[in-house]
Amino acid sequence: MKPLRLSSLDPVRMPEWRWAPFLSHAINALIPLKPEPYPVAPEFLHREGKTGSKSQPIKVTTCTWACRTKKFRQVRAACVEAGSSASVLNFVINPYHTFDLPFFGADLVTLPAGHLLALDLQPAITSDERHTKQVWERLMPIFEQWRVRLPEGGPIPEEAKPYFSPGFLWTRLHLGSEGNQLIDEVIMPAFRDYLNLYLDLVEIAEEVSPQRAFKLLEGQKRYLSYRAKKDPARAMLARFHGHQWTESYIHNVLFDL
Ligand code: DBV
Repeated sequence: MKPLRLSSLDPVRMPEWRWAPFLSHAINALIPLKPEPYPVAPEFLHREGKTGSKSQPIKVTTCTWACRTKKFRQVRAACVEAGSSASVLNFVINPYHTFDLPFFGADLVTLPAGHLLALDLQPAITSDERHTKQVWERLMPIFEQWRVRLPEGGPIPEEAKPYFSPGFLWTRLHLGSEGNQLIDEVIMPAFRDYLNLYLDLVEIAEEVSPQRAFKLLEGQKRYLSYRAKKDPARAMLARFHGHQWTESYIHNVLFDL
């Protein structure tokens, strides 16, 4: 059988996928940066599985879109569509460690219990003004503008805090028309604003010294190994696609530095 997707840049086609407009927006916003394919093994470009019960199975599709550019080591989207069971877009931009830039992170998750939505520009190194000041100064007004329109997402683990910015937008919404309206009227424009700001910061970023780059690399490694270790999607992905595939996906694709 011919593989369904040959390149990490091929369009993700999953009918009914809740988050398609968000990925489309991000891909369009990246076009001026001349994205090139990022190497992703075929078994991770497109994977099908099953969930639900024997009598009422639900088809699951997981796809990966990814690219790299002059300043981005890896941009990748993990896309999961499982009908009423789950619909997910986890999107991370990994800059090269030779630039003093945070990560762009979005976690847009729909489960039977509701939507879990997270957006942030996450620092690679903490307690370092040179790394965070110009980002947070510009991020906070955007965060304040949108967060007043959303319910609080609730507490996050203490150990996770170094990896977040004070502009971490985090909410839980009910399924149904009210949640959908907030996704259209708040989450979508917030996603655009966070991404616009990020791409502005990227445009003006210049290469740092080798000593600084080394510090950034250490920070990026710490961040990505934390994310790989604590990936909240691990149990879900293992249920859909098996334990071995999931571990390999997490370590070799999603958080691969
Ligand atoms: N999260 C990932 C990847 C996913 C993914 C790679 C491939 O890092 C999905 C998919 N996140 C995902 C799923 C859940 C969450 C939860 C499926 C629900 C897990 C469950 O309830 O079974 C933000 N995401 C979460 C939670 C947080 C985040 C705080 C709740 C964790 C919990 O309740 O234990 N993820 C976190 C974050 C970013 C992020 C801040 C970046 C902005 O990607």
